[in-house]
Amino acid sequence: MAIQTIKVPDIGGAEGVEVIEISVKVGDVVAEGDSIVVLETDKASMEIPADTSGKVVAIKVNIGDKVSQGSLLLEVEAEGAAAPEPAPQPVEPAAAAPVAAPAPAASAEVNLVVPDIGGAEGVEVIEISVNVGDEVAEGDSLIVLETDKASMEIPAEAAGKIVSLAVKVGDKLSQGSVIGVLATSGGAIASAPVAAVPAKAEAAAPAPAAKVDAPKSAPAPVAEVEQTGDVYAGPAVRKLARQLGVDLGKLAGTGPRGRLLKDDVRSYVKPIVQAAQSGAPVGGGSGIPRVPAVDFSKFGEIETVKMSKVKKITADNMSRNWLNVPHVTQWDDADITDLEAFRNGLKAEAEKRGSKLTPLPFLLKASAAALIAEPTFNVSLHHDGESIVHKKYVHIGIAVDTPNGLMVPVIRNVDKKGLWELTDEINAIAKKARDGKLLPADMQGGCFTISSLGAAGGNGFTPIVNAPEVAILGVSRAQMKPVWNGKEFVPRNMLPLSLSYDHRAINGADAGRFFTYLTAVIADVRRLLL
Ligand code: CAO
Repeated sequence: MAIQTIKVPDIGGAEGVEVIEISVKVGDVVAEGDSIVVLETDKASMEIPADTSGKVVAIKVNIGDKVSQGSLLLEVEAEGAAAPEPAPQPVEPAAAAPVAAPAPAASAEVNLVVPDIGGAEGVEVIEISVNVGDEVAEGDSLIVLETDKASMEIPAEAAGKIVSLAVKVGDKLSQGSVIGVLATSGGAIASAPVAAVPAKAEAAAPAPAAKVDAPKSAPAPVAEVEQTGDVYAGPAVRKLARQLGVDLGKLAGTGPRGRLLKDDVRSYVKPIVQAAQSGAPVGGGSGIPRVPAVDFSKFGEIETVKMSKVKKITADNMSRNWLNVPHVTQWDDADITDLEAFRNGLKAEAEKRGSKLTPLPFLLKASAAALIAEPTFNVSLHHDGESIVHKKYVHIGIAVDTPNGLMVPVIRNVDKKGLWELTDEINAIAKKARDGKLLPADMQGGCFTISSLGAAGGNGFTPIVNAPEVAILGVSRAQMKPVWNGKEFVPRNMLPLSLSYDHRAINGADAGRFFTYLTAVIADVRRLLL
């Protein structure tokens, strides 16, 4: 076999840097440039890429090891390499990296498998608590799995030495998945030999170790999921967060590609601790005192009903957006008399097509045109706090009232679609939302949101910006109003609009221009052709 070694390259002179993640496992085929391990200093984490391609035959480091330039990381069998000679490979002097302990006799080796975890499938590995060569006692935690509700430690079913690990952080496991191989002390568990198909372990089902906060990959009906999706953090950061009780889903990472660092956790916790020490009220978030708990049953009969998951996520998102975004709301009425005449003229055609044409697709088209005309509205604030992200696409979310709560699916490339196509998409996505079938991807990537309460009524409201978007349009019920045309009052069908925006990204003058453009397009949809 032509075995090649991969070592730590020049890492800017840093010494004794901790291995926080091993991104490959024995048997994986890596291409040159693929990330193989992640190292973390106290300032940054760095991915070490493979400098050659081939099949991983040995991993020479464990999580927690300290490495420097030249430390041996992996051995790979070069792609397509023949096995020229059986001569023993020269063993690399493993510098700072410990070499895995030789495997004990096969007869004493057993597969470590995931036991009954209550039927959960494809559960993510968020932490590997042991290294190859570790001695474990029965019941010691091997790995930590996390569903969207709880994290659970998987215990060793017997005492012994870890011979190999077959999983890495991020893998998805189910009952029976092989975690690794254990050389048992005393040859216990003879029923689970290494070579056998993984047997269902008899160990008791692990108890959820700790509740975790907001589900990381669950649909976020109001907020952009891009920011609330999978938490990108290594085990050391996760451990610190757990110790401090921090929900990593609420933090923005400042490491490479948004990776969360220990410093991000510390910077999040520091002001809270400082506020507590200074005597400022804490407990309700952002130093705001909590609303006192009240026993309502003292005042009459009550019934307490659990909130749906969607409602809870919406509540979190609303609080977060309300507290983080300095809102301004402006109101205006758009004259939809001509738009309604046009829409009514299309009703028969809509019926023939089997669809219903409401004012909403017109508002989507007009908003898309306004986002293009006033691009200050088609931005997001970068989480580095120093830049603005300008979007070259026009995706618009629509708030949909569903039996489970408020959902905001996103219609893509609204500027490029016609009224019928938008009508069909609104109907399909609103149905999907009401049937509870929206996927996280359906709710991601919005640039702007329309919340239409026109069918429900009202003169106006203050919609909450759906961050990281910077503006939202609230639509209330249209009604005939007397409008002065310079000579006389004439009856016009007026649509009340409420435009809320993030004053960090948008100034009043920008908003004035956006609103003027929007209402002009709505008043005369022929402008969409200009
Ligand atoms: N003024 C007067 N009538 C209006 C109107 C308005 N602004 N907007 C819609 N209507 C009319 C429609 O024309 C339709 O009438 P017809 O049946 O006579 O044609 C009727 O109201 C019902 O419309 P709809 O609600 O079925 O369709 P839509 O395209 O207007 O809205 C959707 C679709 C999915 C946005 C809507 O069903 C919905 O869920 N709205 C709630 C959004 C929400 O809850 N926002 C609040 C978020 S903050 O809590």
